[in-house]
Amino acid sequence: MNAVPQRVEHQMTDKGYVPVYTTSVIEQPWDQYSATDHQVWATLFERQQKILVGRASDEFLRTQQAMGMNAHQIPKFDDLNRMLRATTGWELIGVEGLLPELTFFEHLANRRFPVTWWIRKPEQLDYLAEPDLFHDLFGHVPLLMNPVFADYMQAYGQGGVKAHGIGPEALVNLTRLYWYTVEFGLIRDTGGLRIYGAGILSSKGESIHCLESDAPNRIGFDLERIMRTRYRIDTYQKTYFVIDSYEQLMDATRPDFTPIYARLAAQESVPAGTVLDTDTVYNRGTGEGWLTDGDV
Ligand code: HBI
Ligand code: FE
Repeated sequence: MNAVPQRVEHQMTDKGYVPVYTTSVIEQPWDQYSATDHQVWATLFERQQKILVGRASDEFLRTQQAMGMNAHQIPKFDDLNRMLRATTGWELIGVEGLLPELTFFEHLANRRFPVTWWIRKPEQLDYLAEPDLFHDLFGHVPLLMNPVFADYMQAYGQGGVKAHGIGPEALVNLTRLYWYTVEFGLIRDTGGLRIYGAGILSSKGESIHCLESDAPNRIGFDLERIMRTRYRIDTYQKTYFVIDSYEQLMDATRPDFTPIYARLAAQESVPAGTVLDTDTVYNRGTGEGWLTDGDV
């Protein structure tokens, strides 16, 4: 029986009104996982593996394979850490769940990726409001084996620590960047548009919706455009941004963001479903099924 995750408070975060957990780092209690926990992992893993062939980015599939992740059982952080440390210097740490932003940024800035130690219940297979082990391990971890993406994640964390010192608006701008790249990003691969964002990769419905539905916009990556754009936390995204390469992401985070935050403070935020005439448009969405309010 797993220890119940300690919830310290509820907080309005970019994932909505969710519990924020203690910031303590927890050894993965691998021997405590029940047969049901391993079965939930297996079910989700096998289902996503089928859906992601032809949809996930080449690099995601390559790195996931290289890590030897499989449906057989919940991976051991220690096993994955040996590979990660040797490849990009990253390591996974076990946490209770969502961390206060500064704590999260500080981990990323030191190449530590926080992974929730518990996995969802069978009745939560299709949706849960907060990141669990499957979202973090299956969705986020493989690309940390890619040197350029690994550098981007650390640069993002360093930027987050700085933004935290600048103020709440800068944090909102930077959180949008994480949302539209690390969580819900698309990339132009040799075969066409593919998924690299963890929020999509770990979601059955959105893995299909983001590429095959006519409803969402698909727009070329533009750093300031993204940092101005609000997003959804409770439905599929209205807009997906498309990078040409992981290098494009890394290059975008090289400049000092201070003047960017200043420019953004003088501009209106852009609602999630907007298409601007300066956009590189891969697809102008029909907006079918969009909710009118609820952008953050
Ligand atoms: N904490 N454990 C965890 N995982 C996240 O992805 C996470 C977080 N805290 C804050 C957060 N993400 C987002 O607000 C980032 O944009 C900072
Ligand atoms: Fe995530």
